[in-house]
Amino acid sequence: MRDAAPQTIYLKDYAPFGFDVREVNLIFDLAPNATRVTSRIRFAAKPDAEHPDFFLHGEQLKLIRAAIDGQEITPTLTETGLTCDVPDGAFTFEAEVEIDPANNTALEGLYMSNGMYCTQCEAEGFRKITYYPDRPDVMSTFTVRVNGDLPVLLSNGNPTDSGEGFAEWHDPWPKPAYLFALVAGDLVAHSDHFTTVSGREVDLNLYVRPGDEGKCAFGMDALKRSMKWDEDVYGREYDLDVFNIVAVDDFNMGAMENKGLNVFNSSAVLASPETATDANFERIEAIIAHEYFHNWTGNRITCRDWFQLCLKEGLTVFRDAQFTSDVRSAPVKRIGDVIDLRARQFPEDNGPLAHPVRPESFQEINNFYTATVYEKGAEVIGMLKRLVGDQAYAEALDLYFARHDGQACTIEDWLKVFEDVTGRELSQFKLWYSQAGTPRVKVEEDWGDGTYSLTLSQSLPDSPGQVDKQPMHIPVAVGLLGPDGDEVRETQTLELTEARQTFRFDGLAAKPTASILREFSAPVILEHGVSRDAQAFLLAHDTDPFNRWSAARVLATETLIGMITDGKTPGGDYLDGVLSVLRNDDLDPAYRALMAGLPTQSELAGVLADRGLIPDPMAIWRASETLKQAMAQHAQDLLPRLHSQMRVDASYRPDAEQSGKRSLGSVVLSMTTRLDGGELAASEYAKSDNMTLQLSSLGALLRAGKGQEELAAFYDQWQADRLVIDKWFGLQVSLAEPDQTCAVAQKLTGHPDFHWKTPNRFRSVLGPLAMNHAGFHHGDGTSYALLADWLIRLDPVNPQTTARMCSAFQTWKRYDADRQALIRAQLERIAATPELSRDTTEMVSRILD
Ligand code: 0A1
Ligand code: ZN
Repeated sequence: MRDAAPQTIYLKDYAPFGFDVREVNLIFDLAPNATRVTSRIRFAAKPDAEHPDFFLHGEQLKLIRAAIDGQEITPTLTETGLTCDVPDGAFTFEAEVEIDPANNTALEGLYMSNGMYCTQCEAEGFRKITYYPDRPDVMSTFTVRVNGDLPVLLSNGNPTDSGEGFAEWHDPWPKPAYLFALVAGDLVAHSDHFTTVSGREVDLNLYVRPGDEGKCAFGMDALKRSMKWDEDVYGREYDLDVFNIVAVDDFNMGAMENKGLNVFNSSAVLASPETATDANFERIEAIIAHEYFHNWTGNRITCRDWFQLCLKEGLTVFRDAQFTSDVRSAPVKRIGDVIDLRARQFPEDNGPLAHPVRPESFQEINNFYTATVYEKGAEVIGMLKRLVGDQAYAEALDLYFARHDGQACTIEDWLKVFEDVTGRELSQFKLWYSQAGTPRVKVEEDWGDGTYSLTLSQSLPDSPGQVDKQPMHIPVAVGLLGPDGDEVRETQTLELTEARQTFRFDGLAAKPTASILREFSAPVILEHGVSRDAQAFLLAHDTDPFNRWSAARVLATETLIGMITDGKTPGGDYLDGVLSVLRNDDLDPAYRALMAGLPTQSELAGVLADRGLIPDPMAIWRASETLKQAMAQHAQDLLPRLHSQMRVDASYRPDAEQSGKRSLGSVVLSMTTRLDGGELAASEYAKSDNMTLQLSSLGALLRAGKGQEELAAFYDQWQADRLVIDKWFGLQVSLAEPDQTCAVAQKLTGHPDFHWKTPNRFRSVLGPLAMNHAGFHHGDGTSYALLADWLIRLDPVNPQTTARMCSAFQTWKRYDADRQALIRAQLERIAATPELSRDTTEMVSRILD
């Protein structure tokens, strides 16, 4: 094994570190293959710890020299760190180590990307930079000197000195090592400034590679809006003189919230109308906000240990979603988030990788940056807010910041502020953090004598290591509609706390139609006893925009399942319902575009499996295609008018209004292309002057089996733009027909621009391969083998990205015996690879279990 033997770490074993760290001084002498890191760290044994063991993490370091209080020592080195005898009381530990950033392809620790030095320390990367207690509950101030012959030399905090070939930084806010950052390179700054509510002047810089200056304005604007929003809504002010963001091409994730020096995957910050789509702009805005909001929820208040990851991530996702809802459309944001939750979190929660929002054990923490920790973690906060109310939520957050500023906290600390503010007891609610799996809520209705009764029963399936779970505290938002569509009972939150509970609504003149789980008030699967007629009624009348969309989704799902399992033809109720929404000019175009969407093929496979059926990927694909065709024909007369209404004549803005129009315009274009063979799409492509339209028209053409000329022209036009070429790769794989998908992906992996060691490029081909449901699950198993080949190849280079992409196989037990055997063979082949990383070993063994 290249990694140290896998070891399971348990939450229950948490023990504090025996020493305080009072001050960290670091000097970096940069050199691509031999960077010297000199550290001086002031330690003091904690008053209550008797002769604690002194252990510092350290991996892949060459120790040159170590000393305590100026005396050279010879510490004991292990695969994972260093131990030595230390004096009682306070002492200074010094070390000089050598590291090799140019050969660090794992992108963890200090590495190089296009000649630029960059760090990624979360979760446990700092130990690849120097010896240190690399755990989030050890917090210290840092002073850093960077020596290097490069124009830009950055670290955390405020700049204190700089000159030819050096820069010094001091971060006055105690922080854990995972928030450390250093960047050095030939970069250019897009600069601006922000004045905080109390009058602090903050210099803002977005550092990019020369040539990318034209893609900075939107990210900078999003940053300033985020800073203002956090002051206005949460009362949180920025706390340094500078806020720097750096864009880097080689990055495993979206971005990283290092104190005062955020590092971003270039795809998560760089954008111009010509090169980025509306969806890219919206994602960038959300990620900028997310990383900025971490300054308080994550940095000022951090996590005691990595089991508490949801403390910062769930809360920060929740906060960035609030921001997006405020600056764009709240219903559109909520629907998008639920689509995403069902696509990514539900499969995780209902398969072999299921784990609680706060996991209780792990081998490799990097494998737990999951949709469950992030997105379900955010849902849990949304439920808490709904249960306590907006006012108490605001008071609890004020108390959280006041009580815990500067601390490394737990979920217990978080819930305690809510208990203290509200006087409520939250032990049952806390089960959301410890019980894995998506609760099922079954709905039964009764009506008589003016009383409508709703009986809700909950159950929580077994998941790895967890059986016989307890009932959860589930907020179910419900409203009632009368026969003419009027709301006869406003939304109220029912608190489902028992296995089965009945709620009564009295004094009704006629049997109502219930709109249940409004705004998706809890991350559960509703098992409706509600009829198809009632769903069609809700689709036409529901006053809750989320549930109106949800009714369309339920009808679409039932329509497709009827087509798949019984060969039915698409129902008129669904097609008519969607058509009337599409032609309703009073509704936001972005919302109308969502109403016309179908559940993904993978989601349908999940629904079928949930009902005890074996999904046939080809049958699902065919039904989806047939329904899209039927929808296009049904809407035929409306399409030309809608197309011209959605034309945007003003100059490009990536805001909600314009992007909503383009999004409905793109739906219209897809439908039209099914009817006109690509005529409109070709003309749209020819005149497109923004990436949203260019990509949607190219996509429509490819889907119609046309567009090869445009595809080649697109490549020629954008050859020099790495982010656009990622799109060019991805589009071809995601739109390939099922029996072509593997061949298309295989061919692209042979393209000279397929720089597979860059995670964005690797993901641009292999990601869509796994996401193209019918292509990936093609009966011959070639796509499984292709993905496995590439994962095996990537693992020694970049274990983190490899391990994350293994989750493509997590749903394997849904499928038929032949497909299961094919996937198992690939998983076993990966598992048997010599020297497989700890990351991938853990993922594959959990999936196979
Ligand atoms: N904390 C970052 C995400 C992040 C997590 C891990 C990383 O490397 C293993 C990198 C980034 C966020 O939530 O934005
Ligand atoms: Zn985060």
